[in-house]
Amino acid sequence: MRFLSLILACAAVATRADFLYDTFPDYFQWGVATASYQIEGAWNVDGKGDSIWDTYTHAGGNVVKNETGDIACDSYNKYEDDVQLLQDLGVNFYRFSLSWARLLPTGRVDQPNQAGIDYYNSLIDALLAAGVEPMVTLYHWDLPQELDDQGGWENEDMVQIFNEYAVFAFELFGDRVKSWITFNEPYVFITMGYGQGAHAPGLQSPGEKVYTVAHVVLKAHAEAWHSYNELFRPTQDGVIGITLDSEWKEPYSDDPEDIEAAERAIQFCLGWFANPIFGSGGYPTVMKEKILEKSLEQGYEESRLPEFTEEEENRIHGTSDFFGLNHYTTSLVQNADRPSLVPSYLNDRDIITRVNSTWDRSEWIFVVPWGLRSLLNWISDSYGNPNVIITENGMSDSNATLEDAHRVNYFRLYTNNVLKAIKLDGCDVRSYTAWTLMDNFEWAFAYDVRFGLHHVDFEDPERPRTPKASAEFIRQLVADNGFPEPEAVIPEVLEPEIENGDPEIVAIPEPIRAKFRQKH
Ligand code: PNW
Repeated sequence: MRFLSLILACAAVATRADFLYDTFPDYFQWGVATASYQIEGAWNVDGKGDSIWDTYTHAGGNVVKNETGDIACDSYNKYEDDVQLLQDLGVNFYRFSLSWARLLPTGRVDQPNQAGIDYYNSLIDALLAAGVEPMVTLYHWDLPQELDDQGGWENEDMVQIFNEYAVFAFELFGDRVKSWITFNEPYVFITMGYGQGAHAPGLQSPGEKVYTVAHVVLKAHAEAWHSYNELFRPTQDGVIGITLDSEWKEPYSDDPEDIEAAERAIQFCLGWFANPIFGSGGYPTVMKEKILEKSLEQGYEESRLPEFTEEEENRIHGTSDFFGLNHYTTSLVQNADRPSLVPSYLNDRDIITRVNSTWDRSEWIFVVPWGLRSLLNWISDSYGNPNVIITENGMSDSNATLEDAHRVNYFRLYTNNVLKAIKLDGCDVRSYTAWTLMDNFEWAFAYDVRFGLHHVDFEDPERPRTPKASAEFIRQLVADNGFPEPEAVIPEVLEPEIENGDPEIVAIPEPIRAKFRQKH
């Protein structure tokens, strides 16, 4: 019996490890991504307002070595260099985000900042001139500080304030920008910023505010989508959606309780935001049940998870033209009864998260390439095979090497699993975005953790960018649109002995060479 299961396990591993030589569909698009606070710098010039990340980093004690994004990659001044790098990579699109406070220093549309508008116009025009399509994220975490002073994402008014900002951006840039993303990773900025306090604005309310903030963010997303859909789509003809992030959650064992726990873990992360938009509408049933049960045990009179009215649920449902997915890593999930004394989104899940100690790793990223394929299949099965755009995927390191073989390996295997999901499983994946164009301000890890295809020297005021091996890998991957069959390997053939002195047999003719061609 043990022998049999070992054979079966080996067969499964062999399948996962098999490399698929094939190309992506013709329509497949390749891109790289960045975000405003992580690259722009110029935090207080030309009329830009403060964002919560300016406040959070300047407060001290929040980020590694008390670093800030004050200068970062200085892309505010060096965007032309960035465009050149993109052109060299040959990517189809560039995903970047708008600094809300650079455009609207108070966060409100009545006081726009012309220098900010000029900056993004220049960037967009330079991209188009270089043949690179802009893909714009409206919110990649740098909320204008003035809006945070008014309650930030806890404030229900943010639904309309965000909508007005979105409309402002569509009006200004929508003639040239045809791909919009409302929010980047609500799960991360909400749980980190309002749950654990490890991101701006640094609040710690893991049992309550995480849920009420998510409620506001989902409504804000939906209003922006409706605005685009009704007011801009008819003339601008672009697409707009949301980017959600998720690990793949693999059951720790084949115990049905662990299998159910792994499913629950995904529902508490991806499903939290995806079910209202792409699924059956509203929060996942398992979240509603668990959080209500825990809340009552903890002495609350009602669930800590707010409820949508039927009207709100309908208004949110279907508000994404694509499924934007950020994915980095995988974990193992085991069922567990969590002590319910402390209200927390982590305890609400009733799971324990583990990893496999044999997995290759770097910082918080464990290299489990088949996890991405499993996740893409889960999304396809759960939400009716939506069209997925992978808006981030990448690998970190904490040294400044240009020979980043581990990152090349990561990209090679993860993109190959995207290919398998498309070709072998029928998942409708339309594009892939590598995180990130260049080393940049990696949030709480600042400059100690690097994800870039290009190295950036943060000691040098010029912030020079230098391609790493991974940049060359991505360039080739894009040029080939995947992994064509490897070139035939022609074994060395000993020269045949010339007996009769016939010069014709010295050169090996083409058909004989062909006989030696073999597939890898
Ligand atoms: C994403 N985690 O953030 C963001 O969209 C990027 O801005 C960021 O640079 C990139 O991934 C790499 O970290 C995450 O702790 C930050 O699980 C943290 C986590 C996940 C995603």
